[in-house]
Amino acid sequence: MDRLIARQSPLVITLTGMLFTGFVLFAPGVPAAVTRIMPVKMGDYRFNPDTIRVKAGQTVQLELTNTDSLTPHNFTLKAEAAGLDVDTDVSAGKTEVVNITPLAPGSYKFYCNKKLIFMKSHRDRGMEGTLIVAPAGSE
Ligand SMILES: [Cu+2]
Repeated sequence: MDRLIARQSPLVITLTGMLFTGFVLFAPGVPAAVTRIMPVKMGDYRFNPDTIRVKAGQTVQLELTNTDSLTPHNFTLKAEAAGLDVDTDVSAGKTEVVNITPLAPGSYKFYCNKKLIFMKSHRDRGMEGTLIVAPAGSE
């Protein structure tokens, strides 16, 4: 065993160290970059809150909780200009966590993309909200 370790080149040891560091940096939980945690409830074809305010460049962790007992929901937020591309399903009774870092100020719609055949989409039933991104450094 000692001989095996001694034979490892410094490169291998360095790579192993880097892998381990990467694992710690990207471990589940709250990454250092997250400045705020924002719980968002999804249920009854509504987001609550349906208006989310952040600052450009700020990383916010959305805690998406589906409060319905049967209906699956979804959080979709596509805004190329702000570097946002989220499409996350949340099963009934479950919570999913998504980190967003909007890069450009503006107002962006998010919604649930679920729809049963022959039924109105969840979005048409009112499952939509607005992400308002203020300029970086604003109060
Ligand atoms: Cu929905």
